Amino acid sequence: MKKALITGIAGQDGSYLTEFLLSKGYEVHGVVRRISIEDTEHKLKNIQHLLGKIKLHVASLDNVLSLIKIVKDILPDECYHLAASSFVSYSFEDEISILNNNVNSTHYLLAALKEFSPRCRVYFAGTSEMFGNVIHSPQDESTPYNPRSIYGISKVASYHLVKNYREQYKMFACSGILYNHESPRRGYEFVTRKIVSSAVKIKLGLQETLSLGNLDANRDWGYAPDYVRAMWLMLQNDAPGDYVVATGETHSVREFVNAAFSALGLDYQNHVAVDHNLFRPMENVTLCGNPAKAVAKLGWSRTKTFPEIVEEMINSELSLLKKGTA
Ligand code: G4F
Repeated sequence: MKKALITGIAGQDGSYLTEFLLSKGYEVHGVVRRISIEDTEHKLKNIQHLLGKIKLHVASLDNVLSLIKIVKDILPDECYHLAASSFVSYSFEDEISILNNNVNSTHYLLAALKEFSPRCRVYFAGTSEMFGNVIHSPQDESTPYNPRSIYGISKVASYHLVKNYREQYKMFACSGILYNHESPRRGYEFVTRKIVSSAVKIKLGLQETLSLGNLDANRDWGYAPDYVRAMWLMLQNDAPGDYVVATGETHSVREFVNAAFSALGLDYQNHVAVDHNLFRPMENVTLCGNPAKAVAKLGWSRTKTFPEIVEEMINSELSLLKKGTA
């Protein structure tokens, strides 16, 4: 039985990846913070239904000794490093700790694996934010990085650590350069969940208006379960590498808002207000990924279209709110 270690196991991607790996017969281990174990109802809500099937290890990713202990105990065959401070807006507010935490955790994990489980295959969660202020679109694996947020900078630095461990120490280490990927498990701070949650509350008479930033910002939005499958495929390949995972099409925030409100029989123009305080600095470029390498080398493809993702998120939010669990 293969053993997988996941950091960020309780997040959107970690939870879908855990379900996917369990379905493949893996023994799944996850790293969580002490506070998560003490408040499983809230902090581990995405993996509540999996708690009897996985093993959780309490550690802080900024403590290399605790990571070494976990790696030595498990000796994983595969490690998926998903944990990071991942909300771009926060990274403008808390530069120093976000940069330190995101880079150091990647470095500590790579160093621990190199010493104690060197044949472990490693996946690192990179992001389209690494491309930042791009000069052409779509982007692919050869597009230069030009990050414009501390979050993006932390991911570029971590990407180079991964590449260095692959080339210098011959570790099987891959970076997935993932574009936005959504699902009913997306955190409420991200725009898609914020829109869906508010639209449903407005429909049910629980909220009056929704304040958003730039409605004309464009994103390449995919479906999270498709993206965790790409992570796994990277580690099953003959050789390690880096892959863009994206849909190749973009939609504006306005299109997402319109689709979500329309699905509920509402006109968004009657409910949405633009708040210029929610605009991001330096966000004038279209991030759109070309997944041709992942399609050709991994046989990856997506299963859901943009309207299908919006529909699934709306239906899920409606049933959560009606059950009183949102
Ligand atoms: O949903 P978002 O906050 O996601 P963002 O910043 O694109 O980042 C996500 O995707 C990245 C690429 O995969 C990841 F690296 C990152 O960790 C995260 O998963 O914002 C999407 C767009 C932005 O253009 C933002 O300016 O929505 C725009 N937006 C407009 N109004 C808003 C709002 N975003 C948020 N969060 N809240 C708003 O009110």
